Amino acid sequence: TNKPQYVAPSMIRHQFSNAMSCIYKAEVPLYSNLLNLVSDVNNSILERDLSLKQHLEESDQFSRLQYERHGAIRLGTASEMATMARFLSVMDMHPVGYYDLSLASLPVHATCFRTLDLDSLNKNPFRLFVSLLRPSLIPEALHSLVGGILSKRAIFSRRTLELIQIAEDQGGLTPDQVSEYISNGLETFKWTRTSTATTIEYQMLKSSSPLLADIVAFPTAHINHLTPRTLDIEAVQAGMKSYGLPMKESIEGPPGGRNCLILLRQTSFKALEDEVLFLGDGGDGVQGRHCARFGEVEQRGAALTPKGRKLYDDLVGEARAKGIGPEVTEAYAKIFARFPDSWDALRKENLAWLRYYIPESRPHGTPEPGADLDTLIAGGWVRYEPITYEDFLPLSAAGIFQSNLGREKEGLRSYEPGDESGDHGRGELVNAIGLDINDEMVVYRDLQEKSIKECLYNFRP
Ligand code: OOG
Ligand code: NI
Repeated sequence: TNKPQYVAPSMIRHQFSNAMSCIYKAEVPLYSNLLNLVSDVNNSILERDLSLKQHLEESDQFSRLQYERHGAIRLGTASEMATMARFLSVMDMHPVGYYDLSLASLPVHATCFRTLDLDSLNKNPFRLFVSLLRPSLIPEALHSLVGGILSKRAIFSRRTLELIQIAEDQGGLTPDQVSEYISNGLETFKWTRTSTATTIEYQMLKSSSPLLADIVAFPTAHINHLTPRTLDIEAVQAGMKSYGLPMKESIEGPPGGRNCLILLRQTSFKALEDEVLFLGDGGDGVQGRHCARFGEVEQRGAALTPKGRKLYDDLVGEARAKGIGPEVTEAYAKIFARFPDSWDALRKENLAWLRYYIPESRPHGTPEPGADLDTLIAGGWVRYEPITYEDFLPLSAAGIFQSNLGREKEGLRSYEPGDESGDHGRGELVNAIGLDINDEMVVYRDLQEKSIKECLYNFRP
């Protein structure tokens, strides 16, 4: 008997994220403009900077550039989250990191579903930021309305549920099953303009929190944004006007103008109003509007070690204490001048996670048997490059949520860097997912250690 041929999970993820991008382009025409702008900027950078192009090609990152993106959805119940985790696991996407958005006055917490290994990331790094409503953070008076609407909806089709089960039982999906998995699965992420709420219910939800209305008043876990990666976010920010994009005022994350890009810089265009139909008495929908879907762009740099991340968070905290945010470009950059800005310093001070590799063009001669890593690097036998940050920044995420939902309730404190270390809520999210949440630092550390081992193995005595 022939062994069935299952499609590689990275290939399913690749097809799925491309299909999702096509749908979103059709649903949100401005997202197409954003993609055009990003690809124009990336192409002009690569034309000018041949060594960057060569480096991306050599380190296997070139092909992933145009497929690089993340998306975000917001779920209503623990059982939706549990099924979503199973759905994403078929594409080798696993929960990494805990983001407690209650610290930014939002009634959700979140994790990022992504693949963990470098080869798979290079095939397609698509990641999904998935947040989950926390009923304990919404007013008592809304509990029965929210619970009532959410208990009636089914965000996964019956066929999708069957296919998840088949994938789990078989240990994979055949090409035909993958086509079905994608076309059925996409329904969960599509926008539906028919609301699950009446106008009055929608207003009640929205006046508590626009985020709550977006989660509860619609029948799917609609994608609320997709985010391509650019090589130059300043150029995208500067070019957006001529592409008809109403962009956010400033770029979130570390300051620009540095040699060594770290973590994640993001900006977005503002959510547009969609026409919706609320439930009416007579069966006909009542026309209305809802604002939630947008597009975003990101520039990714090096993942930081716990020590690097602490320094970063400390500098952010210091800036905020002085009332300085990323929008005050010069003052912000000045504070960050204390963050070392050469790869050599970042390596020596153990601030960034690095991947070590043996270059194709080796120097003449061979190192002493058993030479250590520093010697191998000094002699040119081993090189290193930053490991790309694959995760999110809670402070930026809070800023992205807030700039796209309109004003959230005032009077609550804003997000403080370092808050995410607080553990309350994490256990609740782990229970909902039904799987442990990976610690991002452990994931990066393992990648770095594996690369070192492989290099040293090559020069073993
Ligand atoms: C998710 C916001 C988080 C990011 O890039 O930080 C995010 C949301 O708005 O649902 O995607
Ligand atoms: Ni985003």
